[in-house]
Amino acid sequence: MVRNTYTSVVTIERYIIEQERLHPQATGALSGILQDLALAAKMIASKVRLAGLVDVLGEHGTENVQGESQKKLDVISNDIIVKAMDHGGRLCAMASEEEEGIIPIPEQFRRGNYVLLFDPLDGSSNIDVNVPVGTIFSVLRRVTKGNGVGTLADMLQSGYKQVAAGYVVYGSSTMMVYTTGQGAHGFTLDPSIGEFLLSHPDIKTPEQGRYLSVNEAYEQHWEDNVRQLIRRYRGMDGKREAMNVRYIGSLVADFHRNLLGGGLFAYPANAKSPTGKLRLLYECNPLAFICEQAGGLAIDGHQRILDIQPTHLHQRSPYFIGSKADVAIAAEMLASS
Ligand code: AHM
Ligand code: MG
Repeated sequence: MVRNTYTSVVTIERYIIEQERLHPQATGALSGILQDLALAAKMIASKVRLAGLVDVLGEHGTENVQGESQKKLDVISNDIIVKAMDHGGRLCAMASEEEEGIIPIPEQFRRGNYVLLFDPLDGSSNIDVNVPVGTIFSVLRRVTKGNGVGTLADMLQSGYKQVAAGYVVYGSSTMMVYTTGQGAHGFTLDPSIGEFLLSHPDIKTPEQGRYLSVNEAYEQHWEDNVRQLIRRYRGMDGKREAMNVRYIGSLVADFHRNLLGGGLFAYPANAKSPTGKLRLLYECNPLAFICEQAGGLAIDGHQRILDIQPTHLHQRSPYFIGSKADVAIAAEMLASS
């Protein structure tokens, strides 16, 4: 019998379950977390898609913990994730870039063995001008014993301890990319059936890339060695071919393009932001995990991002992430500072 080829379509749910079968000791909790996140992503995608049509644009009138003004969609996306994740019995706590402290699991729900850290809508200042935005997430196994409320100790773990991480990019299509440490896999949302379908299995980033993503407006505030580094990438010191500069200003979109096409995203420290802008736990670690799974690397200029021991929830870090050979140049040229 000749079977209909459509039956070979792989949904994200199927893929997650098939990956889980590779681990006979798995309880299914991590799979459940990923499936709930995929649902949250679909709900956020539907809001983002309507951004120009419904009354969700503009300032929400509050500031988040970093003192930045929050957009309505930030708040909406944050709530969507919290509500999609708080009742599954798999998490003992959450933390969000948009909330100051730990988000507890409400009393009436069971608590599990994992914590979730997320940036609900990164790059949201771009929403008003129809530029891609994204969600980023990181899952850690709790380190505190028992089934009490998750604590800071559960959150402040080095990135190499992540058990899963991923992002969703709300672009010309919506894509979710995740890893559980067995490669990075991408799924594209088919809006006609409301499912994420496997479109990019086992993503590998080129060893050396073509794109350079950095906000050069900060050049005047960079240390000299950072200035020299960026000149190197741009081929201005004659020591390598010039890379193409591409900077959307929306981390997930910039990272996603570079992951597929190869290249380097840099957000160095500068005199105005002495530790850079991006947050270690919500942005740097999860994308670093994905990038390494795809054969790339991420450093803060001196050490591997995934080796940094965090000291506080909203900690920032300088960031150089992308193709291995390109990151190696940053490691070499910044080593002396
Ligand atoms: P956000 O978390 O407040 O949205 O800020 C993070 C965003 C990233 O998406 C992007 O890479 C970066 O800010 C751009 O910053 P800048 O405008 O300083 O270049
Ligand atoms: Mg962010």
